[in-house]
Formats: sequence, structure tokens, C-alpha cells
Amino acid sequence: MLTLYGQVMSRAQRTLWLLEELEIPFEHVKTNQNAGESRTAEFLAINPNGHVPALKDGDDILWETIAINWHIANKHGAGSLWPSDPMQQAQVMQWSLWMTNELEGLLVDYLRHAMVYPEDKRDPAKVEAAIAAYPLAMKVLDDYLQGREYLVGDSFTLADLNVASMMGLVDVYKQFDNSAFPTATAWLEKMLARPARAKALART
Ligand SMILES: N[C@@H](CCC(=O)N[C@@H](CS)C(=O)NCC(=O)O)C(=O)O
Repeated sequence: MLTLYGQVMSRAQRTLWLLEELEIPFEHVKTNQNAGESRTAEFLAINPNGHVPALKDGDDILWETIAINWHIANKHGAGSLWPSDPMQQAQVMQWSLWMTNELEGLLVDYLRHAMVYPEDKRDPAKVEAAIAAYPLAMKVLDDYLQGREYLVGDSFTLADLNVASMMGLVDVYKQFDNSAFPTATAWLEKMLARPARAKALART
């Protein structure tokens, strides 16, 4: 049995979406990081970093969403969300790591400093830096998606899910000017409209 720790309004949303895509039964512990629940002694025994999500698979524990989603897709989504071709598997990891390295930081900075933090904790320089960096990452995505429907191969994979879920977290991508990136925006909206994502979002 799988147990996922992390409420939907966190990076756990990526894993919830994946579990819904694959229709895997799991227990959902809605650990609320905003209420300090990821920093209790009980939770630190699961993820010593104090972050959500974390996954228990039997006696094994995993943290870091990219590793968690890799494990679930590899074990339960072979040949579909996790392609069988080794180069396509590497491309799934390429796009997942691209998301964490090129996009996630700026989106999280924007979320925190324009939307989440109280006024006195916001740093406008971080918002400006995110607005400046966003088009650089989006151009890479938009250029790559010319003539393509999906990031890897010709069907929906974990690559699409991992990238789209970050951009769709509280619709943060809508806070930016996407007018120069119609292909990437159309791809994103198509990914975010998947029924499994709606099921994940309903797990509040
Ligand atoms: N790289 C980690 C980041 C995890 C992370 O920072 N999670 C946030 C929520 S999205 C968190 O738990 N924040 C609360 C805290 O650090 O106390 C992953 O992808 O799993």
C-alpha cells in the first residue's frame, strides 16, 4: 500500500495527479506544510528535510517529488506514462529536471513574494527577477513544442505531468505574459485539462 504525505496545495499535487492518472489506490495524509505539520518530530522521521511530499511504499520511504514520481511511474506506468525506450526515459528525466532547475525556482519565488507572503516579508526584487527569467524558460519550451503534441514521444508522459503541474499550481503561469508563447500555452492548457488532474485538485 502507498501512503502519500502532503496536502494538495503543495508539490504533493504532482504526485496526486500521477496517482490519479494511473488509478492507483493509496492513503492520503494531508500534511499541511503551512501549519507546521511537515516540521513535527513524527513527520521529520519520515522526511528529515521537513518538506512535503513524502511517500511510503510498504517499508520504504521516498522524498523529493521527482524521485517519488519516477518510482511510481516506473513501477505502475511502464509503457505509458513511463516510456519503455531508454532514450525516452532519459528525456522524461531531462524535462523533469529542467522544470526543477529552470522554472520551479522562479515560479516559487513569484508565488511567495507576489502572492503568499505577508506584505512585510515580500521582496519586490524577487518578483522582478522572476518576471525577467520566465520568458527565457518559456521560449525553450515553446520552441521545443513546435510541431509536437507532447514533450516526449507522441503520448502523454510523466514529463508533461511534472512540467505542467508546477506551472498549473494555483495557475501561477497566468500571472505572466504568455502572449509570445502560444504553442507552450496551448500545450499547458491541454495538459491541465486532464480529468486526473481535476480529481487530484478535488483532494482538498
Ligand atoms: N525539492 C523538494 C521540495 C519540497 C518542498 O520544498 N516542499 C514545500 C511545499 S511545496 C514544503 O514542504 N515547505 C514547507 C517547509 O519546508 O517547511 C521536492 O520536490 O519534493
